[in-house]
Amino acid sequence: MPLARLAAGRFAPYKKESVVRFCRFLRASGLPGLLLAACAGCSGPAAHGPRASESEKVLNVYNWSDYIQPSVITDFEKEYGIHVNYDVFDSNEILETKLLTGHTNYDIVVPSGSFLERQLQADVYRKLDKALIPNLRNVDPQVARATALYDPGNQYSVDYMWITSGIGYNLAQIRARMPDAPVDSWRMLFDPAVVARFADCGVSVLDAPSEVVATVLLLLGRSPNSDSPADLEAAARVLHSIRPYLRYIDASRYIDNLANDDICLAMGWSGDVKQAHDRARDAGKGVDIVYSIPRAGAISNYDVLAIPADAPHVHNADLFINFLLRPDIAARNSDLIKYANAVLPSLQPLDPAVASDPGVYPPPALRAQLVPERARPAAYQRLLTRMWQRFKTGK
Ligand code: N2P
Repeated sequence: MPLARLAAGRFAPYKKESVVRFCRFLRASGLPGLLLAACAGCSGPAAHGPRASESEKVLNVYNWSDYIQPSVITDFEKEYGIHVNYDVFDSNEILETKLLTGHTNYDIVVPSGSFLERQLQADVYRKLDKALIPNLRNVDPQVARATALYDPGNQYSVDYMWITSGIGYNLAQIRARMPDAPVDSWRMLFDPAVVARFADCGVSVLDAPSEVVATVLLLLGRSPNSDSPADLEAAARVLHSIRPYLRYIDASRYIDNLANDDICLAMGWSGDVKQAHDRARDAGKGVDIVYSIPRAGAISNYDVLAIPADAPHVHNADLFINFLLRPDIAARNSDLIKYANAVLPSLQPLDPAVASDPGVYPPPALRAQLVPERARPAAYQRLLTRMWQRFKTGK
C-alpha cells in the first residue's frame, strides 16, 4: 500500500474537519512530503455555525490538575443551570495530541501560550465572541500584551493564570544535607555536584520538555528560547548528568509528595509548590515547603482559556469564560491554587497574603528577569521529543 494511503488510512476514524485540522498542522510543521501527500484533497475550515448540541445545558472543560477552586464549578452550575463535566491533564503534550487528532468534545481547554501559539496554525480554535464576554475588560493590559505575543490581537484566547517555574524544597531536609545550599540558583537541580546531595530524600523534575530545556539554557547563559540543535545538545548533556539523582520526572505527583515529605526538592510551578506548602501546613507535621525563583531568572508562561473549533457548547463556554473573569471568582481561584490571575480588580478581594506573595505575583524587578516561553519550530520539536524520551528513560 502506498505510504500516502497508509497515512490517510490512519485518519479513517476521524471526521473530515479533524483531518483538515491535522493536515494543516502537518503542513505548518514541514513534515515529510509522503505524509503530506495524504492530506491532498483536505480543504475547508471546520464549520462554525450553530450546532444541535448548542441548546444542551452542558459544558465540557479540560484543564490542568489542581488548577481551580472546586466551589467555583458548582457555583457556575447553580447560577446558570449548566452541568459541568470537568477533566484534567498535566502536560501540554497530552492536550495537544487530543486537539490535533480528533474530536475532543471539549468546550474549554487551557493550553500554555507557547503551545497555543503553534496550535493556532492548525486552526484548532474558534475566535472568542468578545461581545459575549464583557468581563474581558477586567484583564490586566500588561498580561494582555504578553499573551498577544502568542495570539496576536488576543482573538482566540484570554489568560487564565500566569506562572513561573522555580524550585520547591523542604526547608529542613535541604538544610540538614547542605546548610549553604544555593536555594536561589538553578544549580540546586541542574548541577550534579549539588543535586547529588539531595538524591536520598527525593528529587523530581517537571515532565515539561520545552520548559525544562529553556530553564537549563538560562542556567548555561544561552538563549532560553533557542531552537539551535547545538544548544539542545548542551542542555541534554546537563540533563544526562543529573538523571541518576532524580527519583522521577512528572508534573503533578510532586505536590503531594513534597507536602508529605516523600520528596525534598522539585522543579515545580509556582502555585503547585505553594499548594504543597499549604497542604503540609494543614497536615500539621512540621513540614515547611518553600518556593524560590532563582535570581538569574526563570521561565514564565501564560495558561490561556480557549474554545476548540468544534466545541459543542460554545455559548456555555462564553458564559464560563466570563464567569472566570469576574473579580470575585478569579480571587477565589487564586486564593486556593496560588497562581496569579490576570483579572486586575480581583486584587482587592484577593487574600492579601497571596496578592503580596512575590512567588505568586513577582515584583517588577523579578518580573523583568522572567523569560516567557515561545513556540519552537517543528524540526526542533522532533529533536526535543527524542532527546526527552532518552532523558526520561535514563538512556
Ligand atoms: C497546575 C499546573 C499549571 C501550570 N497544576 C502549568 N501550565
